[in-house]
Amino acid sequence: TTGMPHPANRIPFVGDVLGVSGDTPIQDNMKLAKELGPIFAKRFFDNEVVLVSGADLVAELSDETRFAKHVAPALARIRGIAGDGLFTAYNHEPNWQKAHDILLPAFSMQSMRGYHPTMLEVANRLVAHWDAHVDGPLVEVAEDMTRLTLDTIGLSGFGFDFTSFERAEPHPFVQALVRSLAHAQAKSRELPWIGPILNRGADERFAGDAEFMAGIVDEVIKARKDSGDTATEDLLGLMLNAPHPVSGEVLDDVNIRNQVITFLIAGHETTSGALSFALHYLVKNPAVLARAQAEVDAMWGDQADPQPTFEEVGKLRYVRQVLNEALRLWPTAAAYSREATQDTVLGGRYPVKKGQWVVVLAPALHRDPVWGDNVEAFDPERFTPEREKARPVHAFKPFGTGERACIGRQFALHEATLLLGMLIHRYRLLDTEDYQLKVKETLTLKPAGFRLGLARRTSAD
Ligand code: MNH
Repeated sequence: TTGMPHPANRIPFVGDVLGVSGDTPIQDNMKLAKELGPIFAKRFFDNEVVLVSGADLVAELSDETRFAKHVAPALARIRGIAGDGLFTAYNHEPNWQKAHDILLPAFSMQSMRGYHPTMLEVANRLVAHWDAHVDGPLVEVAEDMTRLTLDTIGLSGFGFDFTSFERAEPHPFVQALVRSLAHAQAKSRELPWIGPILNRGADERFAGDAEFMAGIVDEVIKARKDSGDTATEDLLGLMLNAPHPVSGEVLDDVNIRNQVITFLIAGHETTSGALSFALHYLVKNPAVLARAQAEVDAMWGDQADPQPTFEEVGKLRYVRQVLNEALRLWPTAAAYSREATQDTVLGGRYPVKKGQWVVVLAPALHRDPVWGDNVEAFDPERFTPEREKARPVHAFKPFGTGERACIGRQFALHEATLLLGMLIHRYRLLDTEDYQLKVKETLTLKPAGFRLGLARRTSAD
């Protein structure tokens, strides 16, 4: 990485620490990308990390003959919770391919159709909760989106009900999760030698949280086993009963636990953030909201309580564009890493040895010049089919890339489009507090402290 741009004011031995807070690594790196360009290096004591955000470079990194997923240190720490589950598995672990092959059918179109009624049931829970706030106290958007996404993955994947809307506080599973993700993030800035001693209490709490979450997962598994149900083909059904299509092997118990916890985590945090950002941008862009409302009105007219069908959700093309545009500006899983599978040269000038890795900084990639000259503007028109075709294919990476890309993408988009459609059809969203976006980072991104007032829409709105 000699000759690679790096932050000014690098301190000998210590590295690039000036102006860095620790709470907002993604946003700090976005600023650096803006100053330093499409590729730069950052050092913290002995650890150097290369961050990439140029569309051309990311296209190279997406070449699966040269690069593969890398489980970077922050993700490796999540292995303390999710072990060799799909998200955190190393490429060389046989359980990755095995579980991938067994679980892929759970994300087919056919399966999505099967989840739809459950997604709708949970959307109705949120609507009931929001109805109680109409002309009343503000709603906490991100918290409620998390209630929705956790209940949705729990019920549709595992037949397990977290009953989040019956709880005043986030479900204890979520509390343990948020704490442990924040810890995994903070550890990246731990001082050498002294850090592990200073952080011993936090490390112990992390272990305790991991154990607590494992306990919940064991409950989820036990509930299914006790029920004697071996027919339901949801995620848990496949994990417990489905043989591998070629080898005929089934998943072992430890791996099942890791997969359940993986899906409970991966299946809700990011979708919750995406929904929250989408609502934020809708509220701040009345013309976009009006167009989105025109789309749902054309479908449901002035029905008081429309219950969208699976097919209808697929037809909400503009609402889907709104979600994509929110994921462009704030891809909620904002960074993923790629390692060279052979010695190679990146961008025609940076040699990368086999095994060396770089981070893709998605929010910076999503602001590359290929997106035009007004990259901060919220404009769902960027996602019309014509404009998508005109853009380099690797310029948009909210779901990662290649064979280790997000398996839950269609699940997330269906769930989120369904809910957004229902919400904008039903409510006037009131920006009572003139909310100014503040992005909170706990490995995933969320708008912090985002509240909305609610009123029912009438045909005049
Ligand atoms: Mn998801 C992998 C983003 C929703 C389950 N997901 C990834 C990766 C990104 C990502 C990025 C790749 C990470 C890497 O390369 O290291 N995921 C998202 C976003 C949303 C999302 C932005 C919502 C919006 N993900 C979901 C949902 C589920 C899910 C919903 C499950 C129901 N994701 C996964 C799993 C993986 C993954 C499992 C790991 C896949 C693999 O490596 O085999």
